[in-house]
Amino acid sequence: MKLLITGGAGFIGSNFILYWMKKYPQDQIVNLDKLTYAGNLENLKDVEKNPNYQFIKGDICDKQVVATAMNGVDIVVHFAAESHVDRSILSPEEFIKTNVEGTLVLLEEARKNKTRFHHVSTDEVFGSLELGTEDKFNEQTAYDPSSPYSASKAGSDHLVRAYHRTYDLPVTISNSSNNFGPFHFPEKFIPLAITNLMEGKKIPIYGQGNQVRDWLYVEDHCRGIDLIVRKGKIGQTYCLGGMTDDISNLRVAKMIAKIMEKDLDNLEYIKDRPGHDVRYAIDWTKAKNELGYFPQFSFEQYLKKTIEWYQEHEDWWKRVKSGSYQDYYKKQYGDK
Ligand code: NAD
Ligand code: TDX
Repeated sequence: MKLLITGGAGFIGSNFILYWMKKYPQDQIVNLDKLTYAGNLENLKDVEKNPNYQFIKGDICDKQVVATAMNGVDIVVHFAAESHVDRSILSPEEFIKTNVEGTLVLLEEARKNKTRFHHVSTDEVFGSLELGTEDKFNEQTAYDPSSPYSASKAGSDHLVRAYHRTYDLPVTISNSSNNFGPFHFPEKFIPLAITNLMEGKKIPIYGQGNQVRDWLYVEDHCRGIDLIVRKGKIGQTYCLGGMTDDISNLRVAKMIAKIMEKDLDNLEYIKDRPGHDVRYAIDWTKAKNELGYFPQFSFEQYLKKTIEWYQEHEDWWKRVKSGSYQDYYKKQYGDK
């Protein structure tokens, strides 16, 4: 099988390529990535010389590049996106361009040969659940996005579904919760917290830190996508999540500080994110019943493993934290 992975140099895409090439070494992978600030080919050092792996530097909004990349491909697994909520609040345009227009370009090319298309999306399209309730998002939950990022992902989901209904394109969609693990870009909460503590800086907590996220270890997400690609029903959406209990951002920060043997003076409350979703929780019963999906990794255990990964890969995140990342950091957090 030949797969086109878009955004394969990013956090989840690179984990997915490493996962897939280990599990299915006979398959061919084409990785199409623009290498924005979030794309890092260092993540793929282990496979770059593999004859079954090919990298194309290019933009998913570029029709010609997409046509070349999709040539002879059996399935597209579409990760490429602008992915950080706070950046989307500071400047939304690029999110609409890549996440909506880029997805449209890919769908149009896929339509020519009815290429199987898996779209990687997020639970953020569903908006926010109430704190203190047992409610969960599922495949029937109405879309209600809060940020320019989640609105752009919602737009892309709608396009993918429309291409199935209108043109009979063989699509599937996954809406997953917050991932964490190796190669997670240190602008996102968990890797930012870990690397800040390692640099002697504080963990920035938005508002009171009472918001809840459903944390999913990235390898579980890759396994979920693998199941959908192999066994998912065409035209269907699957919700993929990790946690069974609610855990607030503040508790996550305290757990990180404890594991890293830092005291709680290293937490700093700062101004809240505008339109901040307070609670996410995923009901993954459908993926479990139809595909046998089950998150194997517990949050506590894999938070510890993730911290160890960042401790062992200081070179990786120090290189990432320099350069353009610094400009964004100053805009978002000032000189802290
Ligand atoms: P990321 O920001 O780490 O990586 C995105 C990748 O896409 C980068 O390599 C970047 O260079 C590439 N890219 C961006 N614009 C591009 C363009 N125009 N053309 C080609 N490549 C481009 O993102 P991530 O966290 O790995 O997320 C991957 C996907 O999973 C996204 O679609 C995101 O919405 C979705 N998702 C992420 C999470 C999460 O917790 N990170 C959760 C659910 C869903
Ligand atoms: O400095 C911070 N302080 C803080 O309290 C940052 C960066 C975040 N937070 C809070 C905001 C959220 O409640 O932590 C929580 C997690 O924040 P992010 O890591 O920015 O993730 P989130 O906004 O939940 O979105 C992530 O999960 C869903 C990904 O970035 C998305 O791409 C994905 O779709």
